[in-house]
Amino acid sequence: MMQKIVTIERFILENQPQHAVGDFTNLLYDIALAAKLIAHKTTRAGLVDILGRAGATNIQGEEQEKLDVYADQIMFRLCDHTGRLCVMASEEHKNIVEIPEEFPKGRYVLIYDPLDGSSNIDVNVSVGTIFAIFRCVDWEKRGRLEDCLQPGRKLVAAGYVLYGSSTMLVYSTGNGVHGFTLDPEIGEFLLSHENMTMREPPGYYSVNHSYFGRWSTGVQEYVRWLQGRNKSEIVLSERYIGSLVADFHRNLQKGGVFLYPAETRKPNGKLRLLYEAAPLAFLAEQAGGYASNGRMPILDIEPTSLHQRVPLFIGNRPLVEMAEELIAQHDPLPPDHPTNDQ
Ligand code: AFP
Repeated sequence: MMQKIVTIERFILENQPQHAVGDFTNLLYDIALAAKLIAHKTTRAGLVDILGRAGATNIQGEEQEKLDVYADQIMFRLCDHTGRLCVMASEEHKNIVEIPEEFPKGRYVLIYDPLDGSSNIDVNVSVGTIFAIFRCVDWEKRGRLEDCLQPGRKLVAAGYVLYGSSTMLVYSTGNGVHGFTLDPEIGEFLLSHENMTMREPPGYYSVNHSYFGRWSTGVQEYVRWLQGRNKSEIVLSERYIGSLVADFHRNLQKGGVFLYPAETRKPNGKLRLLYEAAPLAFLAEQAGGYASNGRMPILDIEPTSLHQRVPLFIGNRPLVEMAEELIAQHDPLPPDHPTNDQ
């Protein structure tokens, strides 16, 4: 028997609240269209002369790939003139990305990492786009930094696009996590994974082990526990791609935990709170999981700057809570240390 075929457009429309005026629904369409355009390029990356460095460096000091630049431009150009946004922020830009004066301003804030894991492009490993949507803090004003610096608890939607063996868009508006697979023949995202939840028992843990000697005692103890040592009875396999969206997506479906902890050379870890950790934390909680910086929920952290980094533990709730427990046990904070370990 053939399954019911539902396009992303139909799904978004059917699931919008009755009072919705269409702005939010259309913003999700815009992102889905951006995803198709970016997928069109990434799947041809080996065919056209687009691989290689663009020459510029982003504000993290990393060299940008040409596809980063393309993905960033696509997101901006599809969303700048629609009147749905008051401001944007992109991982590729140092400051907030303002809506040009000639266009009307809207009620939403779009934060995005246009192409995460871009160092993997040259070797044909999956990459992803991550997005997060807030409401403007003050609807009267044009977008400002404070519209972007909101804690993850205030997200109205978040999601990612995974450019892998197929292209998938996974998102949540706070009503479960739903996944759509792009049918390249007809150019439509079709509902393929409704109500995704973190599988129990979990199958995997994901971490870059080469940093083991630079982690705190608590984190080292935790990784030993994940490996089935330290009296734990869990049986997990290790899988680490080094492309956050791909690692998260696998663990979302198979159950598991991904961690990028603080280490001596990166005291706040590597991943960005606004562009990576908060949107994925929103999805994790919607899928029955949890995300923490090792001491508190990622979603409760109040951002203080656009590009702030944060240690990340994300996956099945019991696995993440064990990280918090072992860190609390082995890595005591000095009394005057802010609990918010950012
Ligand atoms: P790139 O965008 O430089 O490839 O970084 C990818 C990333 O931000 C994230 O997608 C990975 O989870 C993480 O970095 C991998 O970092 P390590 O190479 O230090 O393990």
